[in-house]
Amino acid sequence: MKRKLAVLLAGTMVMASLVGCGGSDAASTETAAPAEEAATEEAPAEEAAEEEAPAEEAAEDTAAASGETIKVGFAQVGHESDWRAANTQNYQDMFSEANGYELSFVDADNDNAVQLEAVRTFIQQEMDYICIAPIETAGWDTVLQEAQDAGIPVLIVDRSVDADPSLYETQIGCDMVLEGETAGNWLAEYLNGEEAKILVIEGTVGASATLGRTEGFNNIAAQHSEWEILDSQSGDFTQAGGQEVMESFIKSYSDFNVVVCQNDNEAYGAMDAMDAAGITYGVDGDVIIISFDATHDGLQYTLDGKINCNVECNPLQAEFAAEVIQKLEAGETIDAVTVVKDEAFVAPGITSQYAVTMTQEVLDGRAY
Ligand code: GYE
Repeated sequence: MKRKLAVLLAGTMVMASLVGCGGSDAASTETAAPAEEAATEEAPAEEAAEEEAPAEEAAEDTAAASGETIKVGFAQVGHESDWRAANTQNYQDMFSEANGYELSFVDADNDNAVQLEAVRTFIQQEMDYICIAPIETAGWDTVLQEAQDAGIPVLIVDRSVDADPSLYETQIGCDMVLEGETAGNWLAEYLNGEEAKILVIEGTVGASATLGRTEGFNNIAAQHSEWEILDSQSGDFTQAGGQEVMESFIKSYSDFNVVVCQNDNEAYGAMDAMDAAGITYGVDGDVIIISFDATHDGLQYTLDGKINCNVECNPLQAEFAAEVIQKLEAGETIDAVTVVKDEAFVAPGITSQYAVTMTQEVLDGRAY
């Protein structure tokens, strides 16, 4: 009952968010007009939006009403994954001209120096707000201080930083440690005391998504003396990276039964490497695959039984950033941290207290 409710709520939230989403694969140029229409015409979505995302409403009441455009600079990580593409699209839809914003978007291509430079340019351009999805947690104090000195509020989005929290307004994102723990808890439940020889394909080095998922999974692994983590290497959150790391794991280790991929794209690469080596995986194979993100394609593999467990990370976060900006515009207080909720999904035939069993219906509801 409890989980059903959570699933329903999550579904509602996703629906509300998807209203603003023109399609995850679409390039960044789509206009927001259809999203606007959807937001005002679709009754259930609108109801949900009222509950979960007052931002949409507020955008109409303040920015649009006063006719002022709010200038937002967004220093995005890059375009390394399907998750990222959905996240970018979501920001471009939400921070549209029709919603009263002028969005300056920079894709930092996973390069810290480029990302820092983008933020400095936003400061020079006198943006009203700056959103940063930090590639790495480290190295932000100086530029955040510069933004603060210039009087520009900064929102840290998606990933977190290890800078002094007084240097930015808020942090919005998923709980990465919890995601790692969910993966670990699910594995413990599934193996039920059986031995595990585990290989981990981590995300980008120094990213909070990597650090958190690793920490969370290790928290659970530490409770299982029958588990051994054989190796843990970065695949940089890309398909090519996942494939490369898996190929080298296959050369070094002949005996393993679990591969943890810290995002879906890495899992696709790892599956290609295992296919090429004749190693079977998934519910009918020799190797258990755990993935993170639960994007549409990742969930298709989960429904097909190739990925055993897929821990969601919701990329549709722009509405929360817009809500914060609208509250700041109105002089209201904001939360220091917004945790975007996720759940986990498992292949058909698996039942879990930690995850929802995949169905075609769940897949059909996943637009990114
Ligand atoms: O899991 C991965 C992306 O920061 C949560 O970054 C995000 C991660 C996501 O490249 O696919």
